[in-house]
Amino acid sequence: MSRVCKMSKNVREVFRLDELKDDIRRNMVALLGNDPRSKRKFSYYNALAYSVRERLVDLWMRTQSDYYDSMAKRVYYLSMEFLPGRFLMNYLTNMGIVDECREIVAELGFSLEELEEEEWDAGLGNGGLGRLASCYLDSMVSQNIPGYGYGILYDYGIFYQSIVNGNQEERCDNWRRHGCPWEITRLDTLYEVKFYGRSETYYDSDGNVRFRWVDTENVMAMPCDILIPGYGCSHVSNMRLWTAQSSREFNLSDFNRGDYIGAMHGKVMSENITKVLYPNDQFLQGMELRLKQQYFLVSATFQDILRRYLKQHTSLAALPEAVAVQLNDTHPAIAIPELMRLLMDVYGMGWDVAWDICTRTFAYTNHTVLPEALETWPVDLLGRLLPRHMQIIYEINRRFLEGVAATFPGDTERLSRMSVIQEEGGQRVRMANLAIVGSHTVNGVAALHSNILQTGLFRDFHEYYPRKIRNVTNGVTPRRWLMQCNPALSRLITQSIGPEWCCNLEKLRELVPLAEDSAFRDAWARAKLENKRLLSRYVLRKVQMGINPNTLFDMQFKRMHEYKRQLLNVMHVISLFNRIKDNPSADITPRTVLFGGKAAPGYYQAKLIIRLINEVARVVNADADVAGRLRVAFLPNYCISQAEKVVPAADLSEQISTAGMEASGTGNMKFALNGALTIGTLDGANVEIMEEVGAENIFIFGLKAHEVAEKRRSGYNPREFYENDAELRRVMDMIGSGFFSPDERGLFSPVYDSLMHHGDYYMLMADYRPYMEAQAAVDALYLDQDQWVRKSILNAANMGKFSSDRSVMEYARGIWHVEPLGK
Ligand code: GLS
Repeated sequence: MSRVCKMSKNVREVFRLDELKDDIRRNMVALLGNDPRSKRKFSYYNALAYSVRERLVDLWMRTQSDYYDSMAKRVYYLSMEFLPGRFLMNYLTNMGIVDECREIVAELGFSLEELEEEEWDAGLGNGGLGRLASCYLDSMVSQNIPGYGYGILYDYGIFYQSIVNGNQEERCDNWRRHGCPWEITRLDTLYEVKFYGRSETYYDSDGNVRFRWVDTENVMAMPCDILIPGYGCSHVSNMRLWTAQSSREFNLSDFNRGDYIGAMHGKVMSENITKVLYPNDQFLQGMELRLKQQYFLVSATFQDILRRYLKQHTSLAALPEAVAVQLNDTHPAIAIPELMRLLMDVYGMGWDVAWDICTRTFAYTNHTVLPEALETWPVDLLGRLLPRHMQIIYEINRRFLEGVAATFPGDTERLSRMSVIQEEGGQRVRMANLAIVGSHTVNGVAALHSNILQTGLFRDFHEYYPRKIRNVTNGVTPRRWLMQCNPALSRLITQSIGPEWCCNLEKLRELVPLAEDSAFRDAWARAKLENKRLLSRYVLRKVQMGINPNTLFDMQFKRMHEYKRQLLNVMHVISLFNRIKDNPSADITPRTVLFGGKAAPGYYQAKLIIRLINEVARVVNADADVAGRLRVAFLPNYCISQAEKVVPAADLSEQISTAGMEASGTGNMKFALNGALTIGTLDGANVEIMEEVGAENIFIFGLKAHEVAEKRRSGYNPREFYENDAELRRVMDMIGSGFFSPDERGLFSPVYDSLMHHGDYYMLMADYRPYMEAQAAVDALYLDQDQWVRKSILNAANMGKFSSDRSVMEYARGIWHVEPLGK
């Protein structure tokens, strides 16, 4: 904290705030070629962004030379996805100059908030996995841990979702169309990335057999850096995102034959590699282009890592002492054979030495147990695209299985389960198995999830390597997810307990006694209400619908997925609707139920559920009996900047996945940190949230993970619940019979059938009644505002554990073996 205070004292000096206004004007002219008298918000946003960025470059260079001089061990976080959202307010927050900047911008005739709205989100990820990567970069640099993110600069990020006639429609997210002032493009740095070709053997001068990868097709990788300022800015790091460039301007032989278009074809094709983010969350789309993207990231990144390492070392033997590489899921796991290839084929090492270096360098985080998300690549495809890697993978597997066979003699079934090569249904490479074998540590992302890895998905591996698989519970950065997104609550917290909480979230516990103070409760309730008012205005702008900030704001915002059970929430809404219709004068707690989330474009059932939400909303919102008591809306295009508006305004956070299926969740943490109460199953990090906030301050319901597993084994009959529960039966019949789709009666039959005829895999029918009961408890508590606000305070107060600062320190100490610099 001392560093933060020091920074704010000298802030005018360090950031030359007295010159900021002139710099904005100068950048309007010099960089943007605009008349500074123009009142275009977009131009001013850009001019401000450049002026802010240039103040950090110097600190960034100083940080880099600090790292260099101290020969600090560096952490490389390899991820196919980052979800930073907008940068402007994040930079200003971490620089500690929001208020100063607001004044300066006002002098120029703007509000800071309106300029903020000019920025397009950097949507380079699908959801939780990408956002986690961005939180970890913030926490690494804020705690002086020398870390870098490595990823891909997609031209098109996660699609823009609009809702047309109740259906999701996707539009491409051309987010860099008007430029992006945060990018620092390194035009002069290019690495060659190889594809295809063949592996050739030859003898070196000592007569040893060696391999080289020849006849390849090459693409160039160009880096683009985006600065990541730590809180208080004592350090500034960066993420390095790669773009694909053609290796040559023209294929000259085609050009000479007069085939201009043909000559351009290769160029255009190779640049396609970084064109678009695959829009699936937890679903493998086994396309060649995706594997190309993965290898492109890995190959360019390792050339960069080794170049930096070799500036200070003469031998690669000490690589694991100087470099830790974290694989964010299996997406970059091809890095394992790539490092082996570099060490053996390029740097001449033997297998054993190379393997030792490799396995001491990598660690792998698993983020899901869903079978459809586990990556496997056909041996044919991988062998064609990366022939040398395929050879290396076979050899890794051969040696690995030899070891397993020695430990478990005669257990051939175990061998086939653990093999990196899946044999049944055509040979495929199992990337998770490869990642486990090639890493020193594997971690799950919440206690329950890690336990499921040890006893379920990776059980064989846990028996073989009993110390390899462990847990690091996820976290979120309190800078963006409280300080920045919720100024009203942050101000109140800081006034009450001082400013240290944002770098030491455990400090929030000092709010616990204040929950008993009625003046503090009133202030807390006012801050929440202010946020709800702001969100109401946003909802009005976005979907032209008025919502009442005095109703209970019930929120479910996350990717659309059957296991997350947005449908269960809809079933509750329909039940409430029926209760009101049956008894229009009933005394019920007024609710506004809000949904948001994208469905993968090819995920039919998830898209149908979006349609159902919108049709239910149409019926409910138009009904005069229901008016003022129940309102439903789906907010299109959920993204980070929308989350920053939604999260601070929530009363109730819906975390209702089938137990055992959500690895952790991080939305659950963001909502509770902002004072929402959770209704949820004992799944993912909800379990730990309950432990922290106390079972009496959270609404837990439903089957537990072991009960779900047990029911699946012993036979589960969803119809039984239908037959024994009249309210549930009515809800299902309304969905199935077309009550919400009068013009197309069969529209929602697939939703009905999935529960009634196809086994209800996610067990909504079993959890319906317990969920209804938990919701009734929510209604009752909300009527007692004093108790509700008390619990809201206690939720936020007990969220200290879920700071990504804590997660990152666990990785640093337990996995990466790095210490914060300067400590
Ligand atoms: C995810 C999980 O589904 C989330 O539960 C988890 O919080 C997140 C970060 O660990 O990772 N896995 C994934 O593929 N997408 C996710 O959001």
